[in-house]
Amino acid sequence: MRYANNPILTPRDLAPSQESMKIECLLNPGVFRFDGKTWLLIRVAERPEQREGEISFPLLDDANRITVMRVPSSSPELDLSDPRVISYKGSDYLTTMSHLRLMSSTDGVRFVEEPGYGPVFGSDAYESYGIEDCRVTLLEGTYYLTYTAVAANGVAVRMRSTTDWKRFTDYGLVLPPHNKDCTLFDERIGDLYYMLHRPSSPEIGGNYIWIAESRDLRHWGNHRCVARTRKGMWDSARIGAGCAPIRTGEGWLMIYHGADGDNRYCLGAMLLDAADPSKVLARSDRPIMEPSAPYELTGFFGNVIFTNGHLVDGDRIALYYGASDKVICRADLSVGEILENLRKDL
Ligand code: MAN
Repeated sequence: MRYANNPILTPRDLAPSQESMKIECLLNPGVFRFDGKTWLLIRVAERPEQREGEISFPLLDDANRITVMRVPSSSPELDLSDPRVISYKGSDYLTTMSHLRLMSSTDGVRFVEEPGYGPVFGSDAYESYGIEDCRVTLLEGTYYLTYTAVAANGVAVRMRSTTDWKRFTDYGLVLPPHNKDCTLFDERIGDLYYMLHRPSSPEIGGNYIWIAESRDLRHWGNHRCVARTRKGMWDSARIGAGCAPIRTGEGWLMIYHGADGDNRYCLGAMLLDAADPSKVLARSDRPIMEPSAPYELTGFFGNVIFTNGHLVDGDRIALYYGASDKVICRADLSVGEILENLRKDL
């Protein structure tokens, strides 16, 4: 069920990271409990105020400062057909640059910034186009952040960890390009750590969900493909895991996003085997959520519901999601109901 006062956060609710920038979108938050409160780690996408006759976009320079690239909008070498991407002279850039912002709440719907908890920015050349869509997994007392690091070298997965949300340990790129949608499981299975991730294979293969395992959280191996896209269905073009799968009596419940050839993003569910989560026991035939509310149909990039964060309390999943790549919303789902529907889809 969608929260009646959605969206819960819009670009107007935060100040830009610097005066020369404008917040274009708030989206795809990681979610966690800390200090007795619900916290969101929000993806904030910014760009310079656009001026007549030119297209401008932000990048981090070699000294890690935001610099602005400007291109004449009349240039024949400019392709703006996708609002998220600027193709210019054969290279691709992003129209916006994202960083991550922390907000907390005592009721799960009204969020505020707290002094002392600063923003998280890209930190080097591997993040020069920004950092995005961060999953947060609380594992053995430490919060692990797995996010998309975007740069000219490609789109990769980077990891940081923290216990106080003030000081962070950097693990560097844990998966090279092209890869995103990475989440750690929130407990070990046997003596191994597990992650779900989404490499893209442009020629043979596709945008499928994979699993990997590790003994030390730094080195990941035994990669196996968990699930593929399905021709002719709502998840025909690309799929990617949400956040840490939920342990239930029947196996691991994983919420994932799926998009079709028209870039319509819906959410579905999979049930993974408890002892061997590379095995899919059941998968949604129909989406568990699809764009239908006005804020999900139009925005920065319309027809998108995308999640990478939720909190579970008994049967209730408080799911936070980005709608139309523009605003942040909440919906409450029931673990039991999703499992029941998955049984029908067997
Ligand atoms: C796609 C979309 C964007 C994202 C880029 C880079 O174009 O998912 O939201 O900014 O990839 O990850």
